[in-house]
Amino acid sequence: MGLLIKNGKVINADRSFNADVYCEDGKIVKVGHNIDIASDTEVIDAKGSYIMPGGIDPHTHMQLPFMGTEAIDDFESGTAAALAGGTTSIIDFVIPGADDSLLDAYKTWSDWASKSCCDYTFHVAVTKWTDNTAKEMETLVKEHGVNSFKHFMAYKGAMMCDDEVLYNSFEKAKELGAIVSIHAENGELVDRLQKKIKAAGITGPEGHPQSRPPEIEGEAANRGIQIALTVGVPLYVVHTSCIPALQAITRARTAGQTVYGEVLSQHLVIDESVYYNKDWRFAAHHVMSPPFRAKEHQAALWAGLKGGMLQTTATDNCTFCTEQKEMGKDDFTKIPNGTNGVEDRLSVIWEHGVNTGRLTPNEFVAVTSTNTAKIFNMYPKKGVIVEGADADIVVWDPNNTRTISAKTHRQKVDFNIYEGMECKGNAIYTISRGVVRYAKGELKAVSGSGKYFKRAPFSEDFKAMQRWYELNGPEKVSR
Ligand code: URQ
Ligand code: ZN
Ligand code: ZN
Repeated sequence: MGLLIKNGKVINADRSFNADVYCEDGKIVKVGHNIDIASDTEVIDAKGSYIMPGGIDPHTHMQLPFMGTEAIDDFESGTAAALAGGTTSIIDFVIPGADDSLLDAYKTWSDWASKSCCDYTFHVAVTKWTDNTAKEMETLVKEHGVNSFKHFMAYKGAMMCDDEVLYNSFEKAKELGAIVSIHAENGELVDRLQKKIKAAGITGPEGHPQSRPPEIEGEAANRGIQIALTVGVPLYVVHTSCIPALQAITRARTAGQTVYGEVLSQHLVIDESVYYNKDWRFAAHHVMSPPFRAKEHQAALWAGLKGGMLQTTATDNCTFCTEQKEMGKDDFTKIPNGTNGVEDRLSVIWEHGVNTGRLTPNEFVAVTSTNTAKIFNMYPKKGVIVEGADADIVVWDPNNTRTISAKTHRQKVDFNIYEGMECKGNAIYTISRGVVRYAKGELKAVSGSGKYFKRAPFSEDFKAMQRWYELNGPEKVSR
C-alpha cells in the first residue's frame, strides 16, 4: 500500500516547489502532479503545509551511562519523542567504558538501539589508544558503516583524550576516510577550576558555568582544529556554544580547511541566567556541557548559522530526571550533565529562526536535515525530498501553534528546558520510511521499527579535503 501526500509545498534545502509526493516500500517513488495511485493508497492532504525532509539529529545520547547514572530517555522513548517533533533519524554515540573495546561497545549500543522507533546510526567515540584501536576503527568503517569518530577533550578521568590520542585517532581516521569530531573543552582546566570554585565554597549549579568559561571551549576548539590540520583530516566541532569557538571555526573555514560546526537548538535560545535561578531544580536541569552562555553568544551563533560558519543544528539529548540531577545537590560537579531537546528542536529553530527572519524555510531544512546528511555521507538517501530517497518526511504546518511543556511532552524526563515556549510552526505528520508514525497529535511509534543505516567513508568533502591538503598542507595555509 502506498502513501500519497498531496496539495503541499515541497521545501528542500535548494528550492521550494508545489508538488505531490508518492511513497511506496519505504522510498519516495514519485514527486510531481497527477500521480496515478492504487485504490488502497493512504492519502494525506497537506494543503497549506510544507512537505520537508524529516529532521536528522546528529547528536543524541539515548540511555547513556554517565556520571554514575543512565540517561532516562532510552532508544525507544527518545526516538518516539523525536518522531513527535518531526525528526526521523538520529546519530547517537557509542562511548566505550574504561575497560571496553570499541567493538564491544558498538555491540552494546547496537543491542540497545534495536528498540528504536526511527532510523539511527552511530558515531563511535575513541576514548583511549590501545594496540587494538586502529584495527577496531578499520573494522567499524569497513564492516559496520561507521564513518565518524568522536573525541571528548573534556571529562578528565572519564573519557577525556589527550593530544596523543587525538593525533593517533585522527591519523587512522584519515587513512580510513572517516571524519573526526570533538567535544571541545579543555578538561584539564575545567578540573582545576572546579576544584578552585568548590574550595571557594560554591557548590550550587552556578559553579558549573564558572568552571567552564568560553575561553576554555575556544582553546580546545582551536587545538582540535590545528591537530586536524596537521594530520589533514576533516573535523566536525560538536555543540559550538560560544564566540571563541565560533571564531576558531571561522578562521579555519576562511583559510580553506574543512571544518564543520554544529550548534544545539538550546544554545541558540537559552542564556546563562538559568544557573542563577533561585529554584535549585530549575538551575540543575540546565547543567550541561558546554554550559549556557551570556546573551551575546546567542546572537553570534545565529549569525554563524546564517552565514554558513555553522552547518548543523542538534540537541545533544541526554536526559536526567530531577532525582538523578539531585545526585549533585551538594556538589555541582556531581550533577549529571545533559538536557532534553530531541522532541522540540525543529519547532524551536522554526520559531526563533524562520519566524524571526533569521533563516529561510530552505535554510531551515539545510540546518535541521540536509547538511547533516551531506557531512556524514548519507545524502541523498536521507535529507532531501527526491525520487529514490528514503520516505522520511515531515508535513509541517507553519500556522500550527503549541506551547512546549514537560506536562505534555512525550519524553520520559520530568523537565523541559523550553517550558512555556510558544511555537508557531510544528510537525503535523511525521513519516518514517513511508509509514505515518505521527499524525496530528497521535503518536504511532512502534519500538523496533527504526533501522540502523550504514554510511560509507570518503565523502565528496573528504576527497576534496585530501586534494586541498596535498596542495596546501599546514605549512602553506596562510593564517
Ligand atoms: O558531553 C556530552 O555531549 C554528553 C556527555 C552529554 N552531556 C552534556 O552535558 N553535553
Ligand atoms: Zn559533548
Ligand atoms: Zn554529546
